[in-house]
Amino acid sequence: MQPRTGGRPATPRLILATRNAGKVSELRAILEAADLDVELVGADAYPDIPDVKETGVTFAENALLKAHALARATGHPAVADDSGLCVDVLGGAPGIFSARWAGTHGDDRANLSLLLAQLADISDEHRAAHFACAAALALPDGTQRVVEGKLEGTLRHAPSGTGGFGYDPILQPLGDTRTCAELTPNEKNAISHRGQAFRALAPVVRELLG
Ligand code: ITT
Repeated sequence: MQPRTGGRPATPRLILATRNAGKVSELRAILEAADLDVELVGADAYPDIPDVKETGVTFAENALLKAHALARATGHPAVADDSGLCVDVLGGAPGIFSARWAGTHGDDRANLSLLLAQLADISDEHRAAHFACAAALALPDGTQRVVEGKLEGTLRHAPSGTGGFGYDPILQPLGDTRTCAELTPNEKNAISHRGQAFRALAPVVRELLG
C-alpha cells in the first residue's frame, strides 16, 4: 500500500545507482514515455552512501549488488545497471572489465587504444562484438528483478565519430555504416543495449511500484 498525502497516493521515489546524469535522463524519459509516475533520482542525491564494489562476475550480478546496496541504504526501490563491450574473438572480454581494461577505471581513451592494439591482426570477418547491459530493480524488502539488452555489431580498425563515450567510436551496429559515436543520442538510445534494458524495466517498475 502506498503512503497517502492529502488523499492521493504519494509518488514513489526510485533511485538509479549512478552518478552519470545522462543515464538518469535516459531512464527518466523512458519511464515518462511509459506513463509511470515515479520520482527518479540519481545516487548523487545520497552523497554519503559509498560506491559499491563490483565483485560479481556477470553484468547481472554486479547490477543486483549495486541495486540491493542502494535499496537497503536508502529504504527506497533502486535500479542499477552494469554494461560493457563483449568481443567474440576475446571470448567475451573485456566484458565486466570494460571500464578498467587498460588498468584505470574510466580511462576510455586508454581502454580503446589497448583493445584496438590487441585486435590489430584480426580481420573484419572475425571482429564481431556486442554491447551488453543488465538492469536490476531491487526493493528494500529484497525483492529483485533483472532485465538485459544487447547491441550487436562489428569493431572498426580505427575510431570514428565524436559522440557517445567508451567504445562507441569503434562499434558499428549491424545494419548500419556508422559507428555508435556517429549516431545522434536519440538514434543510439533507440537501439542501444542500455535503451533496450531500460525499456524492458518499465513494465517491471509498473508491476512492483505502480
Ligand atoms: P556508472 O557510473 O553508472 O557505473 P560506468 O561508465 O562506470 O557508469 P557502465 O557499466 O555503464 O559503467 O559501463 C562500463 C564500461 O563499458 C564503460 O566505461 C565503457 O567503457 C563501456 N560501455 C558501456 N556502455 C557503453 C556504451 O553505450 N558505449 C560505449 N561504451 C560503453
